[in-house]
Amino acid sequence: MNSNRRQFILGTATGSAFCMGLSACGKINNILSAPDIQPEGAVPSKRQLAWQRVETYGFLHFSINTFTDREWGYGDEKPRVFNPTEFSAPQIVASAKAGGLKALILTAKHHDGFCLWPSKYTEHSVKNCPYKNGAGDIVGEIASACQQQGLKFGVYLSPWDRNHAEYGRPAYVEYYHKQLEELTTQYGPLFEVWFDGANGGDGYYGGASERRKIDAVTYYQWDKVRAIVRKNQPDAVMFADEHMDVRWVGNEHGVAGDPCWPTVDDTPYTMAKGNRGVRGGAIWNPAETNTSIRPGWFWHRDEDSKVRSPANLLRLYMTSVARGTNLLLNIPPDRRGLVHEADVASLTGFKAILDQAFAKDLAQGATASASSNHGSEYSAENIFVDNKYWAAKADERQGAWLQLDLNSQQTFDFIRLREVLNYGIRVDDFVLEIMTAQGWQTVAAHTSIGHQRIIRLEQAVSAQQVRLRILNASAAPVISDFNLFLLPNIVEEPTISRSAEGSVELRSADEGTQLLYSIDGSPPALNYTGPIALLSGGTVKAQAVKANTRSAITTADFDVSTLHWKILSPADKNAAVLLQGLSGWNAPAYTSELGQPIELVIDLAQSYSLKGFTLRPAAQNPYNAGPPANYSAWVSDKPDRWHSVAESGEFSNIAANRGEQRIKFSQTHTGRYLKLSLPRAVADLKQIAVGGIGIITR
Ligand code: FUL
Repeated sequence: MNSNRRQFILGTATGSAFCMGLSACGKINNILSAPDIQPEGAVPSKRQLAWQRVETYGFLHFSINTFTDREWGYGDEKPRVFNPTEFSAPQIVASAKAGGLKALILTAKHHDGFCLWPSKYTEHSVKNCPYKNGAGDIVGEIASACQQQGLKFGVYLSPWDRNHAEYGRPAYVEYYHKQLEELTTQYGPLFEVWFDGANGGDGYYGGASERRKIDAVTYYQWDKVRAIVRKNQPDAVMFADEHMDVRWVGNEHGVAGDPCWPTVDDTPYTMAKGNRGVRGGAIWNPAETNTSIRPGWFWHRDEDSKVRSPANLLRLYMTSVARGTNLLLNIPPDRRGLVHEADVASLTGFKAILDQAFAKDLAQGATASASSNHGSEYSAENIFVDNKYWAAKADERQGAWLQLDLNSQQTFDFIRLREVLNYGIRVDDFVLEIMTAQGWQTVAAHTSIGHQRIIRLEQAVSAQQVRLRILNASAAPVISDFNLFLLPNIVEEPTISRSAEGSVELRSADEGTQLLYSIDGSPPALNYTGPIALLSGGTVKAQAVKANTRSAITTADFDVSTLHWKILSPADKNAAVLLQGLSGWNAPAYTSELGQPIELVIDLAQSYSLKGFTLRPAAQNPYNAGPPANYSAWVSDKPDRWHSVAESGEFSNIAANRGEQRIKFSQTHTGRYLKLSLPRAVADLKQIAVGGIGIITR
C-alpha cells in the first residue's frame, strides 16, 4: 500500500462540499420534514439529497486513450503506452476547484480495461507502465489531492472491458466485483460510483478479437454490485442509465429536458425518459447532466482550441443546473498529466461569472408576503431564514403566490427558486411577475422548480415588487429559496457556420457587437461585413467586441466544401442530404432501407490526399434507426475499381454522443472517389441513419 493511500484511509474528508466552490448556495437548507406537512409522492433518500447539493462537479477521462488519440481503446494497447510526463494530481484538482467544481470522478477503468490503480487482479494496469516505474497509483493520488483540497471523490469503473479474456462469461463478472471491492475500500469516502452504459461489442478480449454480446440487465449481477457499494460506501450514490440512485440525462451535450423531473416510473429506460423524467413517477431518480468541456471525452491535441468558453459554460449551467439536475463536466488531463491551460482559463472565467452574480442577493432585506401559509411556522419571511421555508396552506394547489417587496427598485436578470425536496415535487406551472406602472407583468413562465430552477432573463428588469405565482401544483407549494441576482456583463462569442456552398457566416448573440475574424489561424483582426467564401477550407477564428470588452475566441476548422461533390451511389436522391452540411436539431438525415447496409460512393470532383473522413450522426433518429456502428473505407482514382479494404474501424461512442466523428486513416490515401460501407447500426437497430459526410485533408 503506498503512503498516499494510507493517509487517505486514516484521514477524514476536510471541508464540506456543500457551500464551497461556486458560491451559489445561499441559505442553509438542512431541512427535516415537519410532521404536519404531508410529502407528495416520491422523496429523495439522504444520500440522494446530499448528492443533489454537490451540484457541479468534474469528470476526469484520463487513461490509455489520452496517449493513443482515441475515444475508445480496443483493449490490445500495451500498458507502457500510458506515460504522463508531468502528472500532478494537485494541479488537476486545483483546476477543477478554479472552476468551482466540488468533486471529481475519475475513470479508474475505461472500456479498454486499463486500470489506473494497481489492482491485485490484473497486470493490465499502472503496475506495468513507465509512470513511477510501475509504482504509481493515479486513483490514490487524485483521491488524496481531492481530500487535501476539500473536494469529494468518485470513481468510474467501466462494466465493459475489451481487454479481459473472460468478458461475456461468469469469470469476468467475478473479476469486476473484486475490482469494485478494491475501489470502494482503498480510497476513502466516495460520493458517487459511475457505471457506464456502453456494453459489449468488438474487442481484443485477451487476443480473441471478436464481438461479444451480453445482456446488460442481468450479466453484471447489479444486485451484487449494489450490495458492494452500499456495504463499503453507504453514502455514495450510484449512477447508471436506470434505476440506480442517479440517472443519465439521455445525451452527452449537456442539455436536460425542460422540465426535467427527478422522478421516473418503472418502465425501461429510454433516452427521452432520462432527459425529462416522469411527472409524478413513483421512483426518485434524479438526472445527472454529463458533458465535456471539449468535443471529446479524452484529451486530443486538435481540440485545444475547441474548449468551451466561460459564456458557453454559463449556457451549459443554464441547461443543466438551472433545470435542477447536477452537472458533471469533463475536464480531461492531457499527455503531461495536467489539465490544459485553455481549460483552466475557461473554468476560471466561468467561476468568476457565477461568483460575481451570486455575490449579492438583491432579495435580502426585502419584505416577504404570501397568499397564505400553513400556520405561522411557515410564513413567507422564512425564505430568508436558514433551515426554514414558506409553505402555503394545505389546500392551496392553484394560484398560491409569494411576493417580495425590495424597499427600492432593484435591477436583476438571474432568479433562483427552490422547493423543499423532503416534501416531494409539488409545483407544476408558475410565473414570475414584476410590478410596473401598468400592474403586474410576467417576465418568465416555466414548469417545475424541484431542487432548483434558475431563470436567466434575456434583459435585466428593474422593479421594487416581484412575485412568484404558482398556477398549479399537485400539493400546496413548499418553497425554501427565492433570490434575485444580476449577472455581470458577458460578451458572447460569435457562432461560425459554413453553408453547403462554402460560405462562412458569423453570428452574434448580442446586438451592437463588432465581429472580428481570421482564416489563417491567427488572432481575429479582420472586420466581418458578410459571408466569407471558404471552399477549400481553413481555420476560422472569430471574436465579438462590445464597448471595449472582447468575447472569447471561437475557432472552427473547415475542410474542403462539398459544393462540387456528387453521390454516385446509392441512386436514392434522398442521399443528397449527406452533402448539404445541415446541422441543428431538425436537420434531415439519410436512412438506409430496412435491414440494409449503406454503400456510399462519392465523387469528390478532384483528387485529394485523404487523411480521413468525417461522419455526422443524424440529429434525430427515426424509429428503429440508429447511427452506424462501424465502417470500411476505400479511396480510388476510378469510381468502379476498388482495391483491397483501405481502412476499417468503429465509430466510438456514437450511440451516446451525437457530435461529428472524425475518422483518421492509418495513412494518407490519394484519389478522387471515396467509398464508405456502413454495414450495421448500433444496438442491432434495423436501419442506419446518417446526417452528413466530409473529408479530412488537413
Ligand atoms: C460513454 C462512454 O462510452 C464514453 O467513452 C464516456 O466515458 C462517457 C462518459 O460515457 O458511455
